[in-house]
Order: sequence, then structure tokens, then C-alpha cells
Amino acid sequence: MVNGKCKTKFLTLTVYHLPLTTMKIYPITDVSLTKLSHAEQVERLIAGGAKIVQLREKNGAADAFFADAARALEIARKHAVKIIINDRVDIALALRADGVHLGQDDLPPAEARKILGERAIIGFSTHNVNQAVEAVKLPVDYIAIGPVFPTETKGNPDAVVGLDTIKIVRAKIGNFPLVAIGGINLQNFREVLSAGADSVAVIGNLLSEPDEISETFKKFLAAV
Ligand code: TZP
Ligand code: MG
Repeated sequence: MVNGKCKTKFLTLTVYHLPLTTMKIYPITDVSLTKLSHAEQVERLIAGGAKIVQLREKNGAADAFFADAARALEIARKHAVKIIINDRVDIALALRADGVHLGQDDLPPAEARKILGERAIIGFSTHNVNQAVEAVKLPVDYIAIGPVFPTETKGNPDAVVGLDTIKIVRAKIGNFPLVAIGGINLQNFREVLSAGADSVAVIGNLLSEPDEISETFKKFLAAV
């Protein structure tokens, strides 16, 4: 998969599957916020209608994350939901997850592409216009830009970019799939989409009431 499109050759027909970012709400798990396993969060998000979930683990040991992510993937597969692993190309490869999300300081996307192959979904974080413009030249399926608004979820966040940066990036990258992240909630997400993001990635506003994850996700979907 490249640039959000997976090309399948069948006789002389070339079929492009729908791009990843037709899924406008992109939930990301957080164990320290929810005190729930990644698998449990995935289950609740799927019950709310999620079609893709990123598993983000910043504190746990690799073996525990691997086991939890394996359970999450098993649940997701039953519902044809895609699982993207944050940071860890090795874990994505070992689990045959759908893809990986990389930051500016992670393994370079071109190396991840060599390891995970053509069909993997690769996302790449950017934090300003220049990074975004450079990122779309890489073998990635989508880029993320943020934080759009102040966030309490990410340790040591980059400077807030605001809606104007989304508009500028959109104008510079054409229709390349763009995910916005950081401080996005039920009240502000539509203006982020209107500014030019294809999709919004959300942690805190979706997960801060763990018993209401499914209901909150449904509210996002209903408000799109
Ligand atoms: N990257 C930029 S902001 C952010 C990440 C991982 C955190 C987003 O979390 P929240 O709670 O939706 O602001
Ligand atoms: Mg990272």
C-alpha cells in the first residue's frame, strides 16, 4: 500500500481500494490513561464503530506490549478492523499487523517499507509545514500533522500548529492523505476536517472516560 491506495492487478484491471483516510476518526489507545489493556480498548472502540485503531505504548515492556497487541489484533481481525502499531516496526512485523506509525525520530519510513513490504500501511508524524512537504516524498501512506491544539497526552509535545497550518499543508500536498492530531475533541473536530484534514486522530477526548469509550466513539461518528 502506498499513498493510501493498494493496487491489485487482476488481468488488465487495476483496482484501487478506498484510501485509509476515508475513516475520518482514527482512535489511538493509551493504557496509562484508561488503565485498560490495548485489547480491551480495541474491543470497546470496535463496539463504537471504529474501523482502524493505532496501538500506542510508550511505557510498557516489549514482551507485554507484544502479547497485548496480539490479543488486540485477534479481536480486530474478527471485525475486519485494521491495527497500526506505533513506533515498533519489529512488533508490527512479528504480528503481521496492518501497519506502523512512525515519528520523526523513529526508524526512517523507507527502511520500515523495506521491512514491512508494499502492502503495509505506513504513517509518519510531522510537526510543521516543511516536515509535511518533505514527508509526502517518502514511501508513506499518510502523514500526520500536529499538535493542532494543546495536548496533555503527549510528553514534551512540539509547538501547537493550529488550523492555519492544516490549511497551508493541504494546499501544498494536494490530495495526499492527511491526519490531524493533538487536542482534538467532539467540539472541534469538524473544523479540523474543514481545514483540510482527511481524518482526525484522537486519544484523550475518546478515552478519558473508559466506561464510555464505545458511546463516545459513536458520538464522533454521528457528528461527522
Ligand atoms: N502527537 C501529537 S499530539 C499527540 C500525539 C501522539 C497526542 C494526541 O492526544 P490527544 O489526547 O488527542 O491530544
Ligand atoms: Mg514514534
